[in-house]
Amino acid sequence: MNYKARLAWLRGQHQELLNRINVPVEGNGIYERYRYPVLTAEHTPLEWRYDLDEGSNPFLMERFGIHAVLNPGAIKWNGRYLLAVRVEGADRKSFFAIAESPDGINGFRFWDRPVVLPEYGEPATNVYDMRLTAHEDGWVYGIFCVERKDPCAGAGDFSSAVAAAGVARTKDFVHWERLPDIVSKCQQRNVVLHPEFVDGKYALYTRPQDGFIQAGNAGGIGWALVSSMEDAVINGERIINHRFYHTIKESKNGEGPHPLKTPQGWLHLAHGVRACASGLRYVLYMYMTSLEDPAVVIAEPAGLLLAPEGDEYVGDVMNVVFSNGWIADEDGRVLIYYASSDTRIHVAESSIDRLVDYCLHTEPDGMRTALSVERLNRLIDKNNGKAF
Ligand code: M1P
Repeated sequence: MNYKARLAWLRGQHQELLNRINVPVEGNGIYERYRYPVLTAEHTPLEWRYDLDEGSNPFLMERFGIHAVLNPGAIKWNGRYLLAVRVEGADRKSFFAIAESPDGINGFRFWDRPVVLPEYGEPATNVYDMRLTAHEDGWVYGIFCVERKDPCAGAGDFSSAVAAAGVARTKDFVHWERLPDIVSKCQQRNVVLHPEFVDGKYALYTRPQDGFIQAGNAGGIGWALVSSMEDAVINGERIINHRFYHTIKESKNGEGPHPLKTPQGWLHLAHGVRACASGLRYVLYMYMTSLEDPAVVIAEPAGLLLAPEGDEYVGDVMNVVFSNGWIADEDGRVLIYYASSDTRIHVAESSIDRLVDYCLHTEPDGMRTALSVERLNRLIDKNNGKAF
């Protein structure tokens, strides 16, 4: 194809993808997945990937490869559905970019430019997985993982890294004020800001870990109160949702987006990780905490809410679903954004009522097989006694 024909073809393909209408797929009653990913690497603007000057790029080849889009923070902002997407380049570096849709499902478009995030301290090698929280103090905070090479790594060790929680805040998603990284005794990923003050302080969900990959002795989702987000220091963190032997969260357990407030309690979405022959398996699960004390768990259905299905299994890091963004509409609709296999972004739709019902009326894990059978028999007995 000559340059002009190829450019027309590229633009045509891109428009067709951007204009594709999504369709819900009937599912388990708890939520409906949508058939197509809402964002893929191919959704990123052609102006980001190609030099569109025939003189300097006669073959119209990609000059800035984009490999994946994943793990978006999410927020409804002035009636618009915004995702703070982790965009991963062919060079393995991630950055953030805002994508916007009129209805939260269709027509996601990236804004013209990626987020320019000011540096703090030692410049980060990588940043990813931003959680967005519109806090009652009036700012929208983005908390994200900041990754730097481990200064103690031995010669020849090119993979040891140190993960910390970076903080930035904005009022328009274009201009970001970078605040100091959160100070913590151990490494942190998956740190999430609660939207309300608790006892006059900012409340954080944490995920302490002994090393960059391994949780080690660290127990799961933590909770810490800090006086300020301008120099947040985690002291006295305590685990509120533990990792547990032979569950979906035995290896790692991390908070997803910030919890949603309902009359019955705070709804939480989290990811659990277990090890298996094919590596680590990441799934989503839910729990609820009390309105009086968001650190007290009041319900947790057994097992997983959402696991990879079909094409979702395949990608850069197989057997992974991960979510750090969801949006509750005024009418109670809930849009759960999740990435599959660290490659693309999907949406599943539910409602506050359905998710509360799921959490409060689905029995918890008995933690051993005999109790699972008892739980199943209770359901069968109930169904057998029912007049259809
Ligand atoms: O590759 C799966 C996920 O691994 C990490 O998650 P966690 O911090 O829970 O271990 C992150 O790198 C995440 O971005 C990624 O999706």
